[in-house]
Amino acid sequence: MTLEREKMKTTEFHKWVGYQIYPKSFKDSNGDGIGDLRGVIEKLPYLKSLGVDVLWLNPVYASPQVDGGYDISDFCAIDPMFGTMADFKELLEKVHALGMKLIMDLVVNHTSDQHPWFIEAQKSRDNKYRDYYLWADATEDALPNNWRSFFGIPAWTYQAATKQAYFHVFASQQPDLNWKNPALREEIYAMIRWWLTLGIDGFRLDAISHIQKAPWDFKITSLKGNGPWQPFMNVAGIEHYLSDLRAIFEANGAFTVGEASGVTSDKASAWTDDDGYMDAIFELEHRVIAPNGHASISGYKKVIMRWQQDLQAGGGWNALYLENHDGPRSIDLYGDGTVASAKALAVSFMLLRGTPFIYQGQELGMPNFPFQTIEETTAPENQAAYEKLILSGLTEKEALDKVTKNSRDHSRTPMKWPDDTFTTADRPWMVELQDFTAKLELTELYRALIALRHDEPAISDGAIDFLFTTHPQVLAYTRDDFLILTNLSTKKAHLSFPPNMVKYKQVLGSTRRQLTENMTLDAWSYHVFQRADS
Ligand code: ISL
Ligand code: CA
Repeated sequence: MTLEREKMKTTEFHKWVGYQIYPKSFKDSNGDGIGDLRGVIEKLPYLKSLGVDVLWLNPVYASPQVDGGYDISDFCAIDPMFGTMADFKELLEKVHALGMKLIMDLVVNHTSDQHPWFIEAQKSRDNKYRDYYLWADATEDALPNNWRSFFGIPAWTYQAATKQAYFHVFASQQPDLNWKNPALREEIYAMIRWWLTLGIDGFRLDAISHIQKAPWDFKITSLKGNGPWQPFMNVAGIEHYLSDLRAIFEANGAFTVGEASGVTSDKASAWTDDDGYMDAIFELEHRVIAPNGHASISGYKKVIMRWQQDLQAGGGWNALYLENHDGPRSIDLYGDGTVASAKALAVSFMLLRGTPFIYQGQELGMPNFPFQTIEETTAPENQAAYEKLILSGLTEKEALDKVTKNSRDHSRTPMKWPDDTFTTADRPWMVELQDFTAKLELTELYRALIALRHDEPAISDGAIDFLFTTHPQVLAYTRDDFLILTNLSTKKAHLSFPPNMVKYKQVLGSTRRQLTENMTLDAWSYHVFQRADS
């Protein structure tokens, strides 16, 4: 049954709030210790009660689970660990019945090495599927070039049988697809149409800025920042594929948000404006880490302000987030582990210009996990890094602390439901936080912020203007007739406003305050004011 798809008004998603679900750790419905689709169905009333509009489901496709489901062996099948296609269709129907939308992860930079296409491609140089992937002549000791994968290994794996190596920007079990091959592109486009016809409401575009590669003789000139990734980060020619994708999304009224690593804020409007390839963009720049391993709030603030100003100027659109499945918990990374810090951080990002996404457990104040052994971790890049550190002479504890400091494993521990367990199994698939109590006051604050976004056009579509831009710890901005002040630090902050400011009234705050010419903000405080004359 193909759901009638009303053509979405172009800016309807400006009012939305997204909620990201990592299904493996969300809710286990059948007692095997692994989260699943029926578990998501069970929690739809909770998600509806939060007020979120669109659910982003991390991959639930058939996968050997080398990279948390981002190594897909069948794009059009649900992995049995998550349930069946019938379960998925029931989930989709129930999401729609509750007036919410569901977007899936579109992982088309690569497949799993267990995908039938790659099983075939390895057989011989002239196999029909060989050029669905990227091969180049090599020997056991000499790979085609010195490019590195994001996972700290060479970006090539040699295959002796055909005396060639294949290319992968992630794990060797994730061979990159050859987007230069029109036959491959058509297969991907058909798969995308299949899911949209099934009735999903759009996609989060995984690693989409990597699908075009530079010629193999491209020379990496810098190892700083994104230098090592230049040959496969927003490379010229990608725009042709993105235009094809946009045509399919437009034809189906799909909501799309791209994970576009390496697309700079001055270019991101072209990707997300009215003629853009997608509706919104997740930038990967704001997680600025200070030498002590904690986030730099001033670094975070500078990046956020630049993205907000550039995309406002260019008519583009941000997807906003503090947490996702690829990073540590924000209460520990940006905050100091207290609920006060989590609340000030929530206000700081939830009212910016863009579509905010809340990651599962963020609204409960879930913290990082105290890993005791490398076996407790599951992200593939950690194993390689851990072994290298041990070889370099670190003790197991030193190596573990280094590898897990800001690891994405922290965001993948099972949900700690306030009034429920994650599973009835004795041992969930991954270590579970002990003695954690959900911070319900934080959940309530998220509910209030979501309601504010829904009710106030100034927040969903208003202009943004930053105040105290050089202050190292205060993130302050106006959204038309709203004024948002957040002190993202344990230190008090002294602010002086110009005299004869217009009258404001507080609508939300960590304490009840009037807006006065000179204000001292408490540690981790937040105040949302609205012009009294509005
Ligand atoms: O890795 C990066 C920077 O260090 C990014 O440039 C990269 O684009 C990003 O990490 C990609 O992440 C996505 O694709 C991966 C998967 O492991 C992640 O979970 C997913 O979010 C491969 O599919
Ligand atoms: Ca299960």
